[in-house]
Amino acid sequence: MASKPPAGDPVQDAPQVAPPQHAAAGLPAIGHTLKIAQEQMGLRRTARTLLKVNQKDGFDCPGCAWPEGDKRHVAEFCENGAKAVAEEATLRRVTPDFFAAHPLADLASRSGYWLGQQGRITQPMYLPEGADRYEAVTWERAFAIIAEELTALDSPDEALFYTSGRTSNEAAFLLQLFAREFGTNNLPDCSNMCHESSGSALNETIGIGKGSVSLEDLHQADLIIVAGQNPGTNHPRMLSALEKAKASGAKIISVNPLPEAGLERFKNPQTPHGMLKGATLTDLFLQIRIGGDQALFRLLNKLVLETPGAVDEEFVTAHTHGYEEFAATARAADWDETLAATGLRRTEIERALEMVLASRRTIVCWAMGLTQHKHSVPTIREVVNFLLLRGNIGRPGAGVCPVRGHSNVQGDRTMGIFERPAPAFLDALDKEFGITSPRHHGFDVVRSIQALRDGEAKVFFAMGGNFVGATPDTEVTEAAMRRARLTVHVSTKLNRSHAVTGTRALILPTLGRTDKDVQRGGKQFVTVEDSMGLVHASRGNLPPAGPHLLSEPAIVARMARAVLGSGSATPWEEFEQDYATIRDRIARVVPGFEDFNARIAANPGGFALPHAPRDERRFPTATGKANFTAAPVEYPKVPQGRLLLQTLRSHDQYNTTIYGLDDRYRGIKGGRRVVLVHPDDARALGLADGAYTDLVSEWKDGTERRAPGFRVVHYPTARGCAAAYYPETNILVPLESTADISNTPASKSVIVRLEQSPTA
Ligand SMILES: Nc1nc2c(c(=O)[nH]1)N[C@H]1C(S)=C(S)[C@@H](COP(=O)(O)OP(=O)(O)OC[C@H]3O[C@@H](n4cnc5c(=O)[nH]c(N)nc54)[C@H](O)[C@@H]3O)O[C@H]1N2
Ligand SMILES: Nc1nc2c(c(=O)[nH]1)N[C@H]1C(S)=C(S)[C@@H](COP(=O)(O)OP(=O)(O)OC[C@H]3O[C@@H](n4cnc5c(=O)[nH]c(N)nc54)[C@H](O)[C@@H]3O)O[C@H]1N2
Ligand SMILES: [Mo]
Repeated sequence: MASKPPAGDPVQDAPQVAPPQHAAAGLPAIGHTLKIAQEQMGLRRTARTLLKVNQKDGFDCPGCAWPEGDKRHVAEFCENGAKAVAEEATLRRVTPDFFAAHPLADLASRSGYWLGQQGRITQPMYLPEGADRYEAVTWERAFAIIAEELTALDSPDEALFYTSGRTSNEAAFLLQLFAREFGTNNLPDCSNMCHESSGSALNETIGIGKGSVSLEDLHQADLIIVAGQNPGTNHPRMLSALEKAKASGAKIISVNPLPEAGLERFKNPQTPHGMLKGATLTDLFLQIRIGGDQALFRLLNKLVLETPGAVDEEFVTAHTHGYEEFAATARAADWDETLAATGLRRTEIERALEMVLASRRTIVCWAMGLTQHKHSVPTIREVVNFLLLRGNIGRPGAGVCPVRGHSNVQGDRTMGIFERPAPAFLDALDKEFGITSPRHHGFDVVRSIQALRDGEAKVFFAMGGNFVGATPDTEVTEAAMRRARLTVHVSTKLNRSHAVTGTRALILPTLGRTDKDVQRGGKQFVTVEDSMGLVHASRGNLPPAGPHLLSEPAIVARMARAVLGSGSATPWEEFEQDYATIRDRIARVVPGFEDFNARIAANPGGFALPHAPRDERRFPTATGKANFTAAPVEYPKVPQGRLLLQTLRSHDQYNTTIYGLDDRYRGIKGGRRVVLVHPDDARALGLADGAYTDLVSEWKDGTERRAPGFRVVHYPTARGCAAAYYPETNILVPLESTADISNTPASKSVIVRLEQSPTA
């Protein structure tokens, strides 16, 4: 049984398909950017805003977390950064009249694209118990409602405080302080769905959960391996760094089930030559099967071990632990198993080995293609083994480079947004504020959904993001959210989460990165940390979307006063008026932020946080050394007649925010309900290009999860694999299908059956 896609709103999903492209950026990118920006902002505001992106006196791009570098172009933006800015700086408004005209049931029937297109939210809105639509509410009343529900809980652990990664350091620090003063470590964040596997793997092996390279290192590398990442769409500014590395002689290996345009060729919009001709980036493309990376790196490690003189024995002896056990396991790696797991040819792996051995300085970059599988943590540990073997950590041009997503997701974690905080962090926090933080761990994203589902959690508060849109198992998650007594969203724009509410609900509109933030203490700025551990300031320059908006720090501070009342000795009011007073506290609590205010003033371009492995080849792990690890090789086993589905991003989206219905580099236009399948697999399943199919996910709980009405696109992906966009496919990802250790939803390895629609 198959059916057509749900008819929600006037947005037509009718995909048109052309052959995929082989180059990214270039002139079409600029044209496309200006079109989307002008539609949202008009001409003058477009110019005024885009010129301020990532400048030293401007705001941090709300797009990705890629660093800026020191010499900035006049227009230090990329196509997708500009789209993120236009989405936020739009002139469209969602006012109380809008909510009066659109009852909750209507909002719930709309697509995410339609919701986002309505514009910026201008006033706090309240959905009373039993009401059919949101109504305007004062800020005082909104905070009183939150206080009522939070103080009525049997335990502080019945409250959940979610953070998405656009939140500034200052707001994040206040939110975790409030949660802990209130009495819980329930601080799930988007990182739980994103790079948690990287953090888990790196913390254990090198002693710090962050990448060890700077932009300069990338420029100096001999070999850069980009595995499980699509920078042409998701980190376009990274292509400039890869181009520069290539110009100085670096080689690039791409490991991906899909041939991604940005990795093939890059037409740099910042240079006339690049614009016309472009640079070829990838030297060797390893078209791997989904989930085959651990096996690939394991075999490379075996081959390095077997090559005389290839191991950096001095480094291994001086700085590492666990080598013998690891080496014994790696030597047992098996060619046949590796070829089966990866789908690669022997000659391809041998070619990769030559490049690995020829390189003195190697960097491995990765993103969601490595982090969202059951065996992601051992996979990333194998990458660390690979780098340790040849001493590729803690010297120029070498290291680990997990490429982060949200622009401040790394900073939020540094500020203490973590359900499993280190005891030393809590000790410092308690000492500074005279509080007693709970020591037991809180809930991550998946556990939070389970807690809502099971009635263990009753209040859900989100600092940004789109929780029900971004999380797995949509039907389960939405039912869980509806069981809450109160749901609160601090948001800039409408999304699905505002339509799936608890008994009561609040929407609290807030300033975005581009908005000017003036408090009683004068004009404020905030700070963020990029993917490479550089901290810098961000200043909005546009008049806010309306007079009623509050900043994120102000919202937390006022909520804290309403909830904690005179029981709190924390100067919340002072924090709201002058964010420098928050930074003074951060300086005393978080290592690496000493003299925070002075250093941010002295370094407009930002300052680097300490990173022991990178700076001094010191590894603050349990053993005091960098740890080799030895885990059995795993890879997804797919039953006959099934495909392994990865859920990924199109070119016209930012996570659950849909900018448009095109995925230009992959040749898809005008629709998102497509599934990319290798032509031979499609033919074996009897699916012609253009046929409509349902995606049915099979999981060991015996429940079938179905996403109806996807157009089949014959596409050159790895055999046995398929790809479709998130968030439409979240419905297929079982809540319990997560990565071992990190508990990240395994949204890149979903076993599916394709059932052709009889009506198509
Ligand atoms: N424009 C734009 N920019 C963004 C975002 C956005 O949505 N839009 N999102 C931001 C966020 S939060 C994040 S986390 C990043 C995400 O950045 P990416 O990780 O690049 O995002 P995905 O689209 O999930 O792409 C995953 C890539 O991994 C590949 N892949 C999938 N499975 C495997 C595998 O098993 N092995 C290997 N080797 N490769 C695999 C896919 O083919 C794809 O190229 O981007 C950030 N930047
Ligand atoms: N199937 C599948 N699921 C995935 C993934 C996948 O690859 N596949 N990727 C996962 C990843 S990597 C991530 S990071 C998560 C993303 O999860 P989230 O971070 O929760 O989702 P976003 O779509 O980025 O959130 C968008 C919303 O944030 C709000 N917003 C935007 N800017 C601001 C701001 O400045 N302040 C505030 N308060 N709100 C703001 C807007 O209301 C907007 O609608 O999704 C995860 N889910
Ligand atoms: Mo992410």
